[in-house]
Amino acid sequence: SKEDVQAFLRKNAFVLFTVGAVVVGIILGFALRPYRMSYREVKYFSFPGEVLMRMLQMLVLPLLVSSLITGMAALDSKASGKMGMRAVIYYMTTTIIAVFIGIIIVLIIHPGRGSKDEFGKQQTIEQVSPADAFLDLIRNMFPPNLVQACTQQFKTKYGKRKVHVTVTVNESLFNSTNGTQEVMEVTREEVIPIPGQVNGVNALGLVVFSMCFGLIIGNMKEQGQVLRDFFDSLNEAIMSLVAIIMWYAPIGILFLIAGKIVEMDDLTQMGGQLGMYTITVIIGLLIHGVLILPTLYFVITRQNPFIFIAGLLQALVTALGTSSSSATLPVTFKCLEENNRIDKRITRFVLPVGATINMDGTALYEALAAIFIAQVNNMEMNFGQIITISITATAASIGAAGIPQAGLVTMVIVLTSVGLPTDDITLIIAVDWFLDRLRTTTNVLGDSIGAGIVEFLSRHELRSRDVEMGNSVVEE
Ligand code: DAS
Repeated sequence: SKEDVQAFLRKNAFVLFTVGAVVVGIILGFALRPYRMSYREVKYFSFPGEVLMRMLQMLVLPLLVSSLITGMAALDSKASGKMGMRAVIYYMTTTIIAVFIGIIIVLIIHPGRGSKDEFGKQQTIEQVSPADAFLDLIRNMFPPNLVQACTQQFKTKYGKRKVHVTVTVNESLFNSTNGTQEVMEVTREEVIPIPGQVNGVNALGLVVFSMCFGLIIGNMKEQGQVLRDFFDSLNEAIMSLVAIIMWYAPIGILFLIAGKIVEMDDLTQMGGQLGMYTITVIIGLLIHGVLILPTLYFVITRQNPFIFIAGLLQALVTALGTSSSSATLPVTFKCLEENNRIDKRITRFVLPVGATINMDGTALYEALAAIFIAQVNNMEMNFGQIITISITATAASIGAAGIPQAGLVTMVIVLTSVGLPTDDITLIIAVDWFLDRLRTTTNVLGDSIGAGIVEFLSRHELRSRDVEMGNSVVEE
């Protein structure tokens, strides 16, 4: 009928606009490059994109907390325990697969080939053991101050020519004390394409708190009803806000991408090792995102993974535009619930956790980049060191916040664990803004496919809970 056609168009208008925005953004960016805009002009030009980032980030905190609390409260503890186990097994398996792909592909392609010996500078570095990395992860799960965990800032300064960049992460894996710590200081000539002032939250700590809190109020009788209703209603309200922001998203994405292309370094510098490195990362991410994850989805659910992925298109494009999985989270929710019809009890529970700890793209990238830096320094990694890299890369991906270029910062821990020079992070900074977008897209894809798989595996629990609650049960 006419309404159906209209509904269809409206649904696909989003996707069309968003994909169109990327294409127009790329064209516009390259068209404007010859004009060599000043730093300030670029900032003005990309302003609509900055506004989108801020709008999405504005929603992350209430969305994360309300969705997790209602998600957990809607399940009985046995069911949520089972689903939680499934989600964790999925996260761990796919992250480890990603790390292995990264390692194998970088060993085969060997993008760091051809370094002169002069590169092999020795540095004394304080080594971080995998145990330290693990303990730091646990520390961050329990923020001593909840209010502070909501307001921690991820500060970066950007600039041109000979700048000193200080990157501060809230979820530092590197801190021995609690709270914010400086992790990386870099002095570099030329433009440093690190995005500025991103509001961060200690998502890991909030996830742990919200899950426990949701579980508790879910098990409370009458007394818990007020809280359950409150968070339910908060969650609905935030999701309605997301729906409005989604109409603005294509414009924001267009300018985010065009602005980035306008200000990026000359592509001519991309030759040699750095170019090979970029290609290697892209191949690794493609193998994981286009081959491994869809295959896994198909093997488990027996459904067409590419139809599932088509429903996610807008979230994937938003990830590409924002390079932040947490900023993309609101859109991921919309896509999974509305296009792919994933049960809200699953998305509310699985997505916020996934966006915080499950980062396949980041894990793959961290392991790959560490070995690349070893290759550039003509250092052979032995088997034990490669195992150390895979463990610390996994930890670093879990600890990385879902914000732009967080993975670059947590890489410090991977490098120090095997005695590689942390200064050499500067070698890959020039291409990181680009690779960050691709690995963020992979991260969001991994979270979404995880939601699909966990829903499929949990269908019996969901059904029996429906029967118990007297909900209408949809037949398969
Ligand atoms: N960009 C981050 C993300 O949001 C992670 C990273 O920097 O690797 O997924």
